[in-house]
Amino acid sequence: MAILAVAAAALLMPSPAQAASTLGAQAAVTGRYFGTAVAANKLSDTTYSTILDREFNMITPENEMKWQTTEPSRGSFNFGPADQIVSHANSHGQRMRGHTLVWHSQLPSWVSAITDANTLRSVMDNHITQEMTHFKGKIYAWDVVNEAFADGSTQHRSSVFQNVLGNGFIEEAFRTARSVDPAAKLCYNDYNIENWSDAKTQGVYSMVRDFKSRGVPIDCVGFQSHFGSGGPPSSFQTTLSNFAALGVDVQLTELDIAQASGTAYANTVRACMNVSRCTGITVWGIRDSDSWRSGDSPLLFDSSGNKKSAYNSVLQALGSGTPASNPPTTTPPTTTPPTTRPPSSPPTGGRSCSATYSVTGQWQGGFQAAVTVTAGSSAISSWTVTWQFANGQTITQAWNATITSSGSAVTARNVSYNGSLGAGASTQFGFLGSSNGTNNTPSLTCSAG
Ligand code: 9MR
Repeated sequence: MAILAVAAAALLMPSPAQAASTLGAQAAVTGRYFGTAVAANKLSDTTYSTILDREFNMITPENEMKWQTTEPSRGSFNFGPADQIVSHANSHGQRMRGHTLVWHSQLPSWVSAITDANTLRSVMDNHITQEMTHFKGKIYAWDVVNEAFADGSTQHRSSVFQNVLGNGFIEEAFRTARSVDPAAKLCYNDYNIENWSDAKTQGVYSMVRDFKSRGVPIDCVGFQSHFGSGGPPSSFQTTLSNFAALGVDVQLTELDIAQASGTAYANTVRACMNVSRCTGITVWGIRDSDSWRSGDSPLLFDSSGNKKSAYNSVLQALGSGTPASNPPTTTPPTTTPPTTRPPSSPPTGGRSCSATYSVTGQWQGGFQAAVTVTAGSSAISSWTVTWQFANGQTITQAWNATITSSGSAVTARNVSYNGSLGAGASTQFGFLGSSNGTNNTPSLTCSAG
């Protein structure tokens, strides 16, 4: 009996090394996500959806959010296929990456045929506005602009956007995107930018540095990571940390590796795990048969849905690394603060905020949650969110907020960089918690100062 009790206790308290048994749960231990590309027409395949819902807590629609699908003719929008994926994600606690708003490929011919700059600018801005508005509040990060740089070069590639609007089209797209959904992270996404010394990497790096220095809104860079059989270049981690040092999150957005060697996958995952602003990894498909390059068998599950050996290498590599930091999306004000002395106790009248809570991942014994704090109709300079857990949940690690608990009562306060929010602006904090099964959503109270 005593032996049984000890065995049961050991089962309930896994050691950190074996803390989680799925990719998503293991990534969540350090505050990261593990995602995959999903095709809407495969959701009814139960082998596919079983693996999807067991292993992955972030989803990128493989094709369904691309311009060709979403605005096949001018002003006529079709979000049906993408809605199907978003609704699947919502009902399975998965978050979404939006892919992609402005891209030269999978672009309907009516767009490529535009030659007038004013027309193209308003068509591009309208496309961004309509699509982001439709999915507002449901997207963690958008690939606002995809693959705008030329191979082997520091320059932009030729495209209708580049040729008609000039270099400024990328900046225009990001500014428009921020104005539509200030809570979504805005990413630039590209391939062959993983090797630090490559011209294309340097071109994208210079653009991000320039955007940051001028206050153009950009929050993240997606490294597609479509690798050959050798896996990532040896400089990959250097590249990730150099970009992160500019003040953006970095993410691996479309990972696949020819022949899927375990070593190549582990090296890739480790590069991300060693960079605190590398917030997550997405593989570009579930089974080899789902891959755009299926002849290379580049994924973590074979065509029958069995785990390949690379799966275990990835799971293990996700088990150690620095916790992810997730600084807020909202860009700090760039205006100089007023020199007039504020009243000694500034009036808080009119300042208010609201907060919404969502469980973004769940596994046996634990969960990850995100709270979005939104300022009311006046700007605020601090916020406090309080709630009561009803099912004995406890918080084990938090980011972007200082959290104190007393019994079931939780108080979350802003940290130095995310207390100030403009009217209507949002920021997000998150945490990992333990739970014993029932994990109801608490109701939140937000107060602003
Ligand atoms: O995987 C996608 C495939 O189904 C499409 O036919 C293809 C069309 O260009 O796009 C693939 O996804 C691409 C992604 O959107 C952007 N980076 C390269 C990916 C692989 O081609």
